[in-house]
Amino acid sequence: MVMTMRWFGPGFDPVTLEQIRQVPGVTGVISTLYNKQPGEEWKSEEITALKNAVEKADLQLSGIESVNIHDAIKTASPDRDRYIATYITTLERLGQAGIHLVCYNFMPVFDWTRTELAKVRPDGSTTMAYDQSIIDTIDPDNMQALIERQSNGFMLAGWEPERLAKLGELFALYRDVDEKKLFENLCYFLNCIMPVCDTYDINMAIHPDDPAWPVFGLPRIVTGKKDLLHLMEGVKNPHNGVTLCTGSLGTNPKNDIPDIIGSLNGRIHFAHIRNLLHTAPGKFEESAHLSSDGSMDIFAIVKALHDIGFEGPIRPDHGRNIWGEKGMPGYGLYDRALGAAYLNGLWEAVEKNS
Ligand code: DNO
Repeated sequence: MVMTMRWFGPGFDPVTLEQIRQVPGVTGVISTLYNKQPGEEWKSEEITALKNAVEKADLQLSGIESVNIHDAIKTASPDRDRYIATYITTLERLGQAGIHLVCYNFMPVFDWTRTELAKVRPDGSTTMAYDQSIIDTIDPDNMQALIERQSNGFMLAGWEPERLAKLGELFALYRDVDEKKLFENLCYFLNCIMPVCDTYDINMAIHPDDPAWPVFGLPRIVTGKKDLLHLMEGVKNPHNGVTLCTGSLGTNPKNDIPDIIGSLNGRIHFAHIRNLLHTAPGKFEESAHLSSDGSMDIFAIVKALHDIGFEGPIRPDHGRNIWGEKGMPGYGLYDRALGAAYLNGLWEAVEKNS
């Protein structure tokens, strides 16, 4: 495996590449052109500039998270082929720049959803949390404001204000899209892009739905083992793969993550590891990565990845804000650095024991 951290790029991320470089064992970053709207074409110069900046800091650009998918593709609206053509152009340019991993999601309207971005934990750290009973009382129109109010002034991934300003129109687009249609639209998109992925050896790694159940009545199709295997079968090309995100799959305690890892052998292209503490059904908060701080067995997860011979990038996922850091929710430096060190330690132990 290759240990990486997510970096949002200059002007967006207060964490510097120099800081990331000093985290033991971290050799790569996962980044993006953070100002790009879904559907926008990425220019070769912009991709090269990003890559050069990362390499200048003696790190590798290990993948892109995300090249976001336009709602026209997700809903199969009449202009979807135009947006797919643009996506293919972007993939070509990424391939030409030597990038072989693209993480994306196929969640309707909202990307990840939380109800609190700075919940104070007993130790004084702050973290992101979710409570379904709160979501049940919220009008989706108020969701963007709720997130923005708590965002520490940062633009948060997937919560682009320009896109969500037209929420009514977005919901209307999905009115006739049920799970079956959404799945068909995903397979259609993947079948269109597989040739360019074959040419440039680009692994597409779908991010699971977060949380792993329908929110605001919108369909969800990447929630657990059955869905993932269905999608791997739906488009058999090995470039159609998965981002194994423990924090998203783990929102449903019934998801047995080591078992999912075993069943996806060869199709996991990227891993996000984070821990959650479940406090009631449909209610959880993001804990420190350490197994004993949350509800998940992070050792068993790392061991399962090791056992399938996983060689792709791993990144510590959402961390708390600790030691007074006023970081981007989920993406402060310190707790993610502790996470990386812990994951590296687990990997070393598993490796030496095997
Ligand atoms: C949030 C992230 C997501 C993820 C996208 C992938 O912190 O896990 O925004 O990057 O869903 O496209």
